[in-house]
Amino acid sequence: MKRLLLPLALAAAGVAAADPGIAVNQVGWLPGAAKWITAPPGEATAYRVVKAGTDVVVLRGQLGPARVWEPSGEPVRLADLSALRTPGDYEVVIDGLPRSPRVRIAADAYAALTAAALKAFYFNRASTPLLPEHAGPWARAAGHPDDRVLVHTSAASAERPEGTVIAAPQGWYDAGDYNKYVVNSGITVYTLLAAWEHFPEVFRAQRLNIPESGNDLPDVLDEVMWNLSWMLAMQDPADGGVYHKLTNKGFDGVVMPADARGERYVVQKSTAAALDFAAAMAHASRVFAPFEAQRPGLSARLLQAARRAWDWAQAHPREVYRQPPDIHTGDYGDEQLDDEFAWAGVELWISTGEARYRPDLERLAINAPGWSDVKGLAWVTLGQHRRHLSQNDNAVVHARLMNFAQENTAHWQASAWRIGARAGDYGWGSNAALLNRALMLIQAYRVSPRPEVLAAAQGLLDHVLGRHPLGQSMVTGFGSRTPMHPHHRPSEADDVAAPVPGFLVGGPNPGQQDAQGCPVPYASKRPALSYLDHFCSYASNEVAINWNAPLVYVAAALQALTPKK
Ligand code: G3I
Ligand code: 9MR
Repeated sequence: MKRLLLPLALAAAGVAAADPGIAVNQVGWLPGAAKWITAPPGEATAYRVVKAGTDVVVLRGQLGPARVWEPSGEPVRLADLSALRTPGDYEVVIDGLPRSPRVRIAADAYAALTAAALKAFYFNRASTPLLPEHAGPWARAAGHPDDRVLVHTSAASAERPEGTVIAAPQGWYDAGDYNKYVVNSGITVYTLLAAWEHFPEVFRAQRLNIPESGNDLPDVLDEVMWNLSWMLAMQDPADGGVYHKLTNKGFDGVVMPADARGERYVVQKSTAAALDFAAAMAHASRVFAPFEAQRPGLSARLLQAARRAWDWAQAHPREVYRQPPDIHTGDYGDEQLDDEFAWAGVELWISTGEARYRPDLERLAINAPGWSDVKGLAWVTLGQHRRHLSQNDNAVVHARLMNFAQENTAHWQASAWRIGARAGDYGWGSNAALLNRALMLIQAYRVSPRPEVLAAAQGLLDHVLGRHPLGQSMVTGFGSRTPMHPHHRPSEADDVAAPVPGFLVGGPNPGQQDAQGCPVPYASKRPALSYLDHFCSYASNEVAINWNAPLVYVAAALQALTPKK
């Protein structure tokens, strides 16, 4: 994205209007989906749905009463288009308002979205050129070979004193920056592999057009292997401990990867990194077990790496990451480690059957996961394996998931937007918080398929696809209005007008931690409106691997689970 001249830049920065008119999911719905739309208050009380670009009416109905939605502080009226199930392109018409963006109903509504959200990981690969035949206009030279990485003072050990050179190539850049963080990689890899494990039919025939396409593994597994290979190199072979991150001392400038040439370091081993690593590896060892013929020994190697990291964490239970004074990149610091112990314990217990890893399930709460709170992932795995658990454990898993679903479905039902966002979801990375909430609802649905639970999950996906008070889809390249200026260095530094596609941006964040450095103001201070489609906005418009992973998961899940007729 070339820098624009200032007045143009302000217009192009697209400070989102707080009045979206009729708001819809701009990507589409499967035929059997719950299909809610919203409209601002006004004279007309009726709506009609027409075939796109015509006046041919296919559905008529009445809008609900205007009600204020807490996160935006604005009144809104609801309509339910669920009765419309015939595939096609439509628009919603309400007298006195502009027509809605196009509404698409299709049996494969999320196939392209799932593929693009996964391909985004390829676009964020470190240590490799992206060739035109795979990357199209976003082709670029290789950056960050990471074949000569220095052991930082904070990570020095007897076998690897400060300044020792190690190699830890590959992996994905974390986000809009070019560093690689183990904590954030753990949840990301897990979520992607869970999507494959739970909904293989969505991925099996997928051709992402990545360099490995057509080899002996499904593309999703090839893509995840790119990061697993890097993660394995982050484990110290001497003691099984795991470096917290591989990083520059400070963030790179706004340059293409090939032009970023700062020294790279592995920094401090941490308990959180060891446990997230152990959990992700133990899970991956199960996922790769059926591929023994294609990758002999891989599954066993992953499990062995997991065990060693776990043992290190037992011996170092409170190595909280403390950012060294000369390191200024993301910290992913976390003081609360009970959830990491529980998640890693569950993964190792399920993979090995050894009771010594089993956490106390009775005392483990449930919530939507995030990088710093991963206990929800333990419940995802327990739900998947509930049939092999004891009757008592199975009952606990069932009760937890049903509780989560009941509470969240009630909240969804009561919401003026039919969107079950909670106040705490609006922080840094809110779009992913919503999708992780949907991911947990989907676990409940897989155990007990009640339509309202899937509908509540759909509402959360709708929100990031444009059924939102800002009327903008939050995924680059998807929707009628999409983010054009994500805080993503390659998208900003290249010569292509459109950002790299398939990335979920962070989303509304009332913290507005970047506001001082932004040349244009946020649309509003309200939680759901605190968003700025400008490169300056790393707190609301960055991309990140742990945010794209639940987009892949939820899009694949709704593609697989929603009735297609
Ligand atoms: O934990 C507190 C919570 O108790 C409190 O109620 C809440 C109120 O705002 O804040 C919570 O802390 C937040 C923390 O994330 C935990 O989620 C902080 O305010 C918030 O500033 C912090 O943001 C993190 C951000 O880095 C800054 O450290 C994001 O979660 C995290 O996703 C983001 O990650 C960055 C990497 O550091 C670098 N790479 C890009 C990536 C994405 O922006
Ligand atoms: O660009 C950085 C982004 O990738 C990180 O997520 C973010 C987290 O702290 O920080 C961004 O860098 C900003 C720095 O923190 C403060 N000065 C402005 C930088 C962005 O231009």
